[in-house]
Amino acid sequence: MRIFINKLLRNDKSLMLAYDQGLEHGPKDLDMKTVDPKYIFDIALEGMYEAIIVQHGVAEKYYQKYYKEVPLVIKLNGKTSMTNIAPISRQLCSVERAIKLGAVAVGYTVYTGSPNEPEIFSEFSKIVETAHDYGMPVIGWMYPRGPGIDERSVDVLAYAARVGLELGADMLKMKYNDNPEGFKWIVKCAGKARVMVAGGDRIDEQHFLQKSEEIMKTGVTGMAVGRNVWQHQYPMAISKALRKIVHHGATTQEAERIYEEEIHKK
Ligand code: FBP
Repeated sequence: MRIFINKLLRNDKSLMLAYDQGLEHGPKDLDMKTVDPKYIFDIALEGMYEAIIVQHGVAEKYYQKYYKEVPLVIKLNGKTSMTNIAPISRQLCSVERAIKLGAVAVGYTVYTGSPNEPEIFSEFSKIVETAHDYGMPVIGWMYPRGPGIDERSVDVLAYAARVGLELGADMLKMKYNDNPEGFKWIVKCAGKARVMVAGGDRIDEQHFLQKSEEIMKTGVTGMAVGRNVWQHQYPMAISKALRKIVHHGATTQEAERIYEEEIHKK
């Protein structure tokens, strides 16, 4: 079966911009600038991201012709942070609708270890089947979560990565646990499913770039970041620096130099 994964890659690496936090975390992550999806789409376009990840509602209203150079990934499920239920995030958009909206790939959060695992796995597997019939890659947000689950444990994350591979995901979006050696094993367990690392809470740029360099050395395909880019005062400077690390294997020092040059151009 031919899956068009190349649409998400440049020289076998990938840098994506995630913007579904308005749903997942609420407007507390946003301000007067970042609340406007257009601001984020502009960063994705100018920063030459390999993809922008949004919910279907945002795609429908903001993914205009003008942005077509930025491949679109539609997140098919989602939930707010207000619910107090055992982890589950239901499908809200079909693969067919994502295709109509211009998506080249779809994403879905799989909470391994959740008491709702059976429903989650079954919903995800149907999505994989449908998307693959169209040759469309599927990105699994492989997030271990639930009572008694240690979300940063190497064993738990390696298990989540393996589940992603076994359930047919083509890419796995995972959170980094600050354990470079352990993360290499997690990437191995993912096999041919490519691992993309999420950005996480906003941290200062020096630590973010350092962390990104460390992450890229674990064998991942790239990063799918959100807040550390679009909440930044200089999103283009941080994007260019990050790009150097992800696509050109730059060191933190080299990336910092690019960042400094960019902010002094302003
Ligand atoms: P960030 O880079 O901003 O952390 O975004 C990554 C992401 O996977 C988003 O796509 C999603 O909204 C969020 O993290 C979900 O994380 P959590 O479930 O921990 O709130």
